[in-house]
Amino acid sequence: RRIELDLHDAVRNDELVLHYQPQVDLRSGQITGVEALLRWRRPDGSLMAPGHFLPVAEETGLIVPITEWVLHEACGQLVRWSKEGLTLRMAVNLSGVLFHRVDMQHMLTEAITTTGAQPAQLELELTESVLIHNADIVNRQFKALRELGTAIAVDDFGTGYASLGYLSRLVIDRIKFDKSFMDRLESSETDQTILRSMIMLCRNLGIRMTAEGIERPEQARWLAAHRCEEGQGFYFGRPQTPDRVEALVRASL
Ligand code: G
Ligand code: G
Ligand code: MN
Ligand code: NA
Repeated sequence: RRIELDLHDAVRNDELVLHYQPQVDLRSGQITGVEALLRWRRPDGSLMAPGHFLPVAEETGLIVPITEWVLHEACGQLVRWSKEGLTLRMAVNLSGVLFHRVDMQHMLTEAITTTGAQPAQLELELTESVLIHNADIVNRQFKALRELGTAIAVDDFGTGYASLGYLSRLVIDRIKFDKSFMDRLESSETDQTILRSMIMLCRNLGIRMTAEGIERPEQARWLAAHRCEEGQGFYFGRPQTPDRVEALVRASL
C-alpha cells in the first residue's frame, strides 16, 4: 500500500514531528507537563494526524521504529528544556501492540541513555483497553518499566470499560479522565456525579488525575472547585511546536 511505503520513508527521512500540549495545575494555573503528540509532515508540507497513519503503523510493525523515534525525540526535548531551566513532565502515548513486539524497558532505556533524560520526568500513557485486554503481557513489562522510575498513566479513562480490576493489580500513577466527560459536564448531572466520584476514587487511591478535553473556562472552574488536580485541553493550549509551548510555560510560571 502507498501509505505503508510512504510511512517507511517518513521515519528514515525525518518527516515525523512532535507537538506538545500543556497540562495545567488547575489550582495555580501553572503548566506542569506536556503530552507529546505525533504528526507526520508530508513532503507537500501538510501535517497528518496520527489517527490516519498509526493504525497502518501498528499493522505493519512500523510502530516500533516510530515509537523509538518518538521516545528519543521527546527525551531530547526534555533535556533541551532542562538546559534552559524548564523542568516539565513529558507524557508519551504507547500503543498496546508494542508490548507484544518488543521489550519496552529496553526501548525506553535506550532513549534515556542516549539523550540523558531523567526517567522520573517521563510518563507513559496506556489506554484502559490495553491494560485490560493484554493483562498478562502488560503485567510482565509493567514492573520493568516502573523500575526505571517512569510513571504510568491510564489514558481515556471511563470510555466503556467497566472493569477496574487492573487498579488493584497494577501500580498506576495517574488517571486521565476521557474528554467525553467534559462534553457532557454542563448538560448531565449524572456525568457530574461520575466525575466527582472518579476524583474521589483517585484521591482515595493516591492516584494523580488529569481531566482531558477542557475547552471552556466554566469546565476548568468546575473541575478546580471539585478538586481535580490537573487539566488539559484546547482552553489551555492546543498541541503545538516546542518554542510556542515553551512561551506558554514561561508565561504560566
Ligand atoms: O493528536 P491527536 O488528537 O490527533 O491524536 C490522536 C490519537 O493518536 C490519540 O489517541 C493519541 O493518543 C494518539 N497518539 C498521538 N501521538 C502518539 C504516539 O506518539 N504514539 C501513539 N501510540 N499514539 C499517539
Ligand atoms: O487519546 P489521547 O487522549 O492521547 O488523545 C489526545 C488527542 O485529543 C490529541 O489528538 C489532541 O489533539 C486531542 N485534544 C486535546 N485537547 C482537546 C480538546 O480540548 N478538544 C478536542 N476536541 N480535542 C482535544
Ligand atoms: Mn494521550
Ligand atoms: Na486521552
